Amino acid sequence: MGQVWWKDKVIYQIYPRSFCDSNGDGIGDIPGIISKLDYLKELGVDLLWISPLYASPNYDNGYDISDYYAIHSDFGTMADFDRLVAEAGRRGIGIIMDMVINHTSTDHPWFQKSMRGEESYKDFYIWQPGKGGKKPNKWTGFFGGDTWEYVEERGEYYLHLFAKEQADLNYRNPLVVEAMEEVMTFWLDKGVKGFRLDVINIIHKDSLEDGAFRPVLRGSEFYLSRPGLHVLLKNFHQKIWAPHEAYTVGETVFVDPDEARRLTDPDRKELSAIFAFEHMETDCFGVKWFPRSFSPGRFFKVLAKWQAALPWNTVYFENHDQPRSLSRFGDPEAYPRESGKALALLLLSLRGTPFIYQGQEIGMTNFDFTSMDQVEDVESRQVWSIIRKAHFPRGLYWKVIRAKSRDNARTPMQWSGEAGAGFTTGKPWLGINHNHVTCNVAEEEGDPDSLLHFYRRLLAYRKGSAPLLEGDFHEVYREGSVWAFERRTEEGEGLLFQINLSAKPSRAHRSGPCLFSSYEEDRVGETLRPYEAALMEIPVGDDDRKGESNDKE
Ligand code: ISL
Ligand code: CA
Repeated sequence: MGQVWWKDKVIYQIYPRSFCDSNGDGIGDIPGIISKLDYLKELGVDLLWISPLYASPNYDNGYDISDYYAIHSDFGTMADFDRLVAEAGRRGIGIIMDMVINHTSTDHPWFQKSMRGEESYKDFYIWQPGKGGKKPNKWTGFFGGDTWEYVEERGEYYLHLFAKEQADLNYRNPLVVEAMEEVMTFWLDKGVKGFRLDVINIIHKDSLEDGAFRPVLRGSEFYLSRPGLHVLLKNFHQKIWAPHEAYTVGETVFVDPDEARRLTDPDRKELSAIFAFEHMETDCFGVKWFPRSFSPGRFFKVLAKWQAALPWNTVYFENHDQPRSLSRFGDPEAYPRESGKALALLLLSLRGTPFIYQGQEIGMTNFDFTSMDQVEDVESRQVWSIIRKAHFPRGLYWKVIRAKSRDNARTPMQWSGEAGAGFTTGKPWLGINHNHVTCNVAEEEGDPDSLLHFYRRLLAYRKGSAPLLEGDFHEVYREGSVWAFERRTEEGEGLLFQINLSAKPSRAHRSGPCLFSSYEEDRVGETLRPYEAALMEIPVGDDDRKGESNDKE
């Protein structure tokens, strides 16, 4: 594989509603993002993935698009967007658009016309007559509950794997494929560098049979990563992405390493990279609503499996759908700084393109909400109503919502300790975490040992580190909460990373001087302290690997 332009890049995800509000309406916007470009430049990130900015009725905060060619008025105008691309470009930062093509909003004119049966739009969506007065099949959706909605006007049901306001498009219809080719070309022509493709591996539906019974996502065997998906991706790659050298990262739900390899193998010409989920599912049984306690060992095992499986992919611990990593894998009460730094060091030492989610770099934690009235997220609300109807013990489920709600990641970015957290001068659309008084950018700017400065130093170091940018991955130790791995180049230049992801002191894999530590130290002792992580140089010629590599499982 020739070197691709994006191989050494670091990506920062912005959830625009919650990043920075420039006009006091309580909603983050594009001028707000522009005002923080210098901050992002200084942090050391290269590309910004921005969650949907398009026109939308916001049932799912923009993941329900009603016009792919328009900027939501909450966020500004197309002129603002063009200015963002230009201003980011001036700083050497590229923009990645979030492309939601599995479904559109039911407000989209395509859906409205489809509903009325207009000739060219009739088959844009997946319409079915009922079965003897009942829904067309027994599929269950991603947000729990139904997947079919009846439309009187058309006398048929349409499929929606997410909220009923998000209708699944019909990718067996070439007109839909063409429409999406046009959409993506439009944005690439504006100068964006690529796409994050929402739930991309479910766009092709093989069949609408009921499928085997399963507790969640019944019917998924007919749409998860089906052969037809690969045909669609190859088409987009050849026609749209390759000519623009676009970076494409697919959000792929329930993929295994084999499927991930098929999707990202450069010779197959499909996607640049994918987001795997398995490491995000190590604190639950299959789905997040069935939680179990976090086990660092399980987490490391899954990470190691995926590190070995692909020569290069993505690395992430957070996004707008996931709880905050510090609350989830670290200890924000007793060891906020050490565990925040340990996770940062882990993220940036692993092999792959790192993604940092807004606020992760200052150690933002889960939302401290106290009642369902403070929760906006459509998924949390839907699950809450299902639970209530099923008479589950409320106290228990409130705990689960608190731990897992997507709103944990969506509270406004904490820029300062003032009221409004420097995010807004008005009333924020979603509550601000009370800890903004101490956990905020301004505070951390002023403290050279803060997590923010640690991220900056690490990102700057990574840019010049051959082992981190090109090295292989080799696990050398995994026991309980301790993990150690090496990254080595073909020339033999290497780094050793080790971590104790728990509050219990544990024996270190190796002691000696280090380049980075989650403590303010320049060496590792015999014992790894609570949440101690370190990156160390491997002396040249010190090769305990005898030339073998565990790159294959
Ligand atoms: O968030 C999830 C579980 O709580 C996931 O199942 C999520 O729904 C799935 O990863 C798909 O996510 C993407 O598509 C959704 C949107 O709501 C998410 O925000 C987006 O990341 C529908 O467009
Ligand atoms: Ca605003």
